[in-house]
Amino acid sequence: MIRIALQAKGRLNEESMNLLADAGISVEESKRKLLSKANNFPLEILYLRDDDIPQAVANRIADVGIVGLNEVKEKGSPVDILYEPGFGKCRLSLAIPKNEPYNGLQYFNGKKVATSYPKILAEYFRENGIQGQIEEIAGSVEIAPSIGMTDAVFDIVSSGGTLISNGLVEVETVMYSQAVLIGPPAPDPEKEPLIRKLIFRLESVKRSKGKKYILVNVPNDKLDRALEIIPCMKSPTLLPLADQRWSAIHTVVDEELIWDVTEQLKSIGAEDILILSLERMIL
Ligand code: PRT
Ligand code: ZN
Repeated sequence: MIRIALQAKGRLNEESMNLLADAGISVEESKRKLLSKANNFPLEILYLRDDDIPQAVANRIADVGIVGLNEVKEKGSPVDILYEPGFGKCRLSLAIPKNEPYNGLQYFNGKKVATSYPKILAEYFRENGIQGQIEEIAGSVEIAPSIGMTDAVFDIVSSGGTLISNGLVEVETVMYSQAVLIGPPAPDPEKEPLIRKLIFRLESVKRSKGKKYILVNVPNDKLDRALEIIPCMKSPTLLPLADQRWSAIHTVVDEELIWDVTEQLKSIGAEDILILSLERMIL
C-alpha cells in the first residue's frame, strides 16, 4: 500500500482526483474525510492543505504527493519531482500599479512587495542584487497596493485577469509552475514498485492525450502515398481487406493533424475513415 497526499480542496483537488480516475483508480467518496482508499489499487489518499504536502512527503507521512511546484520551492522540503501530470500551470510574477513608470528590476529597490511566497521572492531579489522589503500575507495579495499596504505584489498569475482588475501590471516573471508529483529522494524499497506502477499508469494516460486513433481503407496502389501522408509515431498496422485490391491502415495521429491528414487521404482515394478517441497508450 502507498499513500498519496492530495490537496483537500482548492484548484488542484479536482484535477488530481480526475488524474487518478483516468489512470483507472477509483476512490471511495472523499468528502470531509482526511483519508480514503482506492478500491482497485493499493493506494490511500491523504487530503491536506497544499502548503502541508511537501513536508508530509519529506517526512514520509505520505509516499508521494501532488502539489504546485511553487509550494515545493517555497517550502524547500527535500523531495524529488517524479512526474508532471500537465495541469495547474501558472507563473509567479512581480506586478506594480499600472500607472507607475517601470525602469527594470531596480524599480524594486526600497519598495515593499506583498506575497505569500516570501522565500522564492527573497531568493530572486538576492540573486539579482535587489534590496526590496517583503511583506508576507496569506491571501488576497493583489489588493495590497490599492489599500496602501505595499508598492507591488509578487503572486501567482494564470490568465492575468486578477492583476488587471486590481489595476496592476505584470512586470517580471520569476518562475513558471505546474502541478508535480513529488516523492522522497530515496523511497522505501517496499513502496518503490508501487510508485513506479502508479507513474506508469499516469504516463500512459498523458501519452494518449491529444492523440487520435485513425482507421482508413486505402487502395493498394495508393498505400505508399498514404503512408507518406500519415505522420505516425511507429510503423502503422496494415491489414488486408476482403476486397484484395484494398488495405486498411490503423495508427495513432496527433489530434491537431487529423483534419489535414484526413483531407489528404481523401484526395488520394482513401475511404471509410474512422477517427477514434484513445484512453491509454502503453508503449
Ligand atoms: O487551501 P489550500 O492551502 O490547500 O489552497 P490554496 O488556497 O493555498 O491554493 P489554491 O487552491 O488557490 O491553489 C493551489 C495551486 O494551484 C497553487 O499553489 C498553484 O500551484 C496552482 N495555481 C494555478 C493557482 C493558479 N493557477 C491561480 N490562478 N493558484 C492560484 N491562482 C490564483 C492567484 O493566486 C490569483 O489570485 O488565481 C488568481 C490569478 O488568476 P488569474 O487567472 O486571474 O491570473
Ligand atoms: Zn495553500
